[in-house]
Amino acid sequence: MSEIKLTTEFINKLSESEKIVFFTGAGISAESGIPTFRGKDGIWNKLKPEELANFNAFLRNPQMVWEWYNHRKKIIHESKPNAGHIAIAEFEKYFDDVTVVTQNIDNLHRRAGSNKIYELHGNIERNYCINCRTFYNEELNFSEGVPKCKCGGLIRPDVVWFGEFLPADQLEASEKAAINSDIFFVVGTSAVVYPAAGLVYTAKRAGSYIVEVNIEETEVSSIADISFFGEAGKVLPAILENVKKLKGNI
Ligand code: BV8
Ligand code: ZN
Repeated sequence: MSEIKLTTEFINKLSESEKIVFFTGAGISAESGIPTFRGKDGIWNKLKPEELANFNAFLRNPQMVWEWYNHRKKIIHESKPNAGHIAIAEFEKYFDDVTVVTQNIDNLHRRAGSNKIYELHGNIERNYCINCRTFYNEELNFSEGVPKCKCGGLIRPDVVWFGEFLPADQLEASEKAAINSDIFFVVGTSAVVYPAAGLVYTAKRAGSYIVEVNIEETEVSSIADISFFGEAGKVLPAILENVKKLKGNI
């Protein structure tokens, strides 16, 4: 990726803005070694989302669905936040209000030190009983097969499956953050899964400045005010360097 060139318009926007939102997808965790969904070695190339990431599939074959989430959890535990996640956390030093709205269930924004995070699709570190909704966030024991709740109910990962509603509190807070944002970064997402992708249009309609960071064009490239086509782990630290110059190295 050639030298990151910021336009004067974007530099002015950075210097006059306070409220920043980072809307992220699997692409920001790619450089941490976590496969994306639709990329060339994406998860969905081998497995169909409707076969695994939905409630009926879980009821039909909870063992298989748990094998898949434990496989992903292992990869996530062996990975660490990359320069993209860390740059986003550092933005908090230079702007009053920095919000992360993520579709990722991998907890890497939290591990990178971001403080205000809305998880639209849940978090793989949390689990709950499908009967009584008791939460089990400690390591689950699979020695007797699929883990059961004390009430006998099946325990599932606290992630949002296709056909399931998003957590209302996270979605509402994300919509508010999008509407109030001065700059809305769209990082590493193909923006095809709804209602999450709708937030980009919500921010645009509210007059927010849309900055896309992706290795390739996406569904929202046409409405972005500026697009940086490169790896998030290189583009975001480069933008942060410019912010440091602008705001004087605090
Ligand atoms: C619902 C958690 C109400 C689980 C996930 C409107 C229109 C059409 C369809 C629908 C609609 N409304 C609802 C639907 C149905 C469905 C949907 O959107 N389907 C899509 C496929 C068309 N939505 C739902 O079912 C939602 N629920 O609507 O409930 C309802 C209720 C009853 C009946 C009807 C409606 C729930 C959706 C949530 C599903 N759960 N995840 C899990 O992870 O296991 S979605 C999951 O896939 C992720 O969370 C994420 O959202 C999505 C993957 O997208 P990305 O993260 O963007 O990843 P992807 O691989 O696609 O792209 C990566 C990008 O990064 C690429 O652009 C690539 O170029 C880029 N990249 C790669 N490397 C880098 C990079 N960029 C920068 N740097 C790099 N290094
Ligand atoms: Zn229970």
